Amino acid sequence: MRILILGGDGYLGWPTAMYLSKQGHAVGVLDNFAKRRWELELNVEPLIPIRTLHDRVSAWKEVTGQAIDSFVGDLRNYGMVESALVAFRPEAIVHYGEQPSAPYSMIDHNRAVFTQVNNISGTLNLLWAMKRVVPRCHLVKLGTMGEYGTPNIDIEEGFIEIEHKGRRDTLPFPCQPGSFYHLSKVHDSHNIRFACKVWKLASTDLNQGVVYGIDTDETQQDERLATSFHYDEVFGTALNRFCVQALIGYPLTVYGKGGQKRGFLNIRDTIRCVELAILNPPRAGEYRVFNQFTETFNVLQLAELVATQARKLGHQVEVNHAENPRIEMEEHYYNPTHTKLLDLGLTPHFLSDVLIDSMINRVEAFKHRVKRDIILRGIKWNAEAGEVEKPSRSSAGA
Ligand code: USQ
Repeated sequence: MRILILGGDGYLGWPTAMYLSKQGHAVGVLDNFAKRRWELELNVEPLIPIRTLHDRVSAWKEVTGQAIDSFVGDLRNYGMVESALVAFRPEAIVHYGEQPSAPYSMIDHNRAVFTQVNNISGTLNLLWAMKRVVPRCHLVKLGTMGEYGTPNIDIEEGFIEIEHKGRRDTLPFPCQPGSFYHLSKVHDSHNIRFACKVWKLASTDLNQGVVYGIDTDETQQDERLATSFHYDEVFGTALNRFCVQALIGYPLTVYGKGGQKRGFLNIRDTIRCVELAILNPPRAGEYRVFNQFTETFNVLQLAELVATQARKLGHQVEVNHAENPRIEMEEHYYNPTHTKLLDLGLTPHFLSDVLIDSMINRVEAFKHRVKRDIILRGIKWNAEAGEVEKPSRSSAGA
């Protein structure tokens, strides 16, 4: 199948591209390198050095003999999106090409507006271009479990059957997201659902939990194929951060009580879920939602798991309850349904002691690159004017 990966230079995009190429698909990657620019802007970088996209594509060709097509362009430019679709003619598009960080979207007014304009207009351009150029193509869109928030009832996969005043209907599950970033994904979901309805596009919205992990079978084939791994407050996710903190003796940064429960999944399962969605496409006009995670933990449980393993490896580890910079529930009910990907054949890689050990050991060689001052930098959800750190004077994305 011809598969175009948007955001193909990113943490998940690049490993997905390699994996699908290895399965024999014709893969193209498109990226505008915005993530690399935001990293420069905030003075953060992936812990393990990564090559340029072009170098990685060449290395992949050298190692496997498989070609990956690459396109450079910004999804906010409609003409670019349309020409990329005309040039590549994808049968499936995997869309990771968005600003992915909740803290980034909460730094200040500029970043909030940027995140929503970037994510929503990029996806809207894509929908229009698909309608015009490849209306039969399947859009696999990366959404987030954070679209639902943490309601006091079970979360369904996208839709809920409701009885109201004696009448019944199946409606989109209520969304109560917790950041301007998560809100951008909600807005995307509405736009995609509408496009499927009116133009008969087909889409799978993958409401993904928090991803952890560094390697996949493909990144391990050659050091030049590594993907970006972040541990800083803005782009690092909980478990990845805790592994690096444990390694360098930084008290693990559990925000508040640590009872915040989330769905988690291994990076290898992200890729497999995307593949399963592609191999089992929706029909024309169908918009479906899969909840994409394999197990739930609260943040304190995760920190304790990492601390225990790191201590066994000889590291001195403390778990600290840092002041919570976010506005979120710190103790709550959380029971999301997640059966659709399992029904399609997903065999999860659950979090294990061995995996935590391997993550800590893997980052050890790069310990000297850790910048302690980017682990906590004070981005608050309710900061007073002037209180938030301004990492640069330029506006994001300008
Ligand atoms: N947390 C801590 N300490 C930390 C970092 C995070 O206690 O050092 C807590 C947060 O307060 C939150 C939870 O851990 O309650 C998850 O935070 P996170 O930074 O690991 O993940 P989040 O901001 O929710 O965003 C990440 C990805 C995003 C994706 C989302 C899936 O960056 O792209 O959409 O996970 S989900 O969380 O299911 O919405």
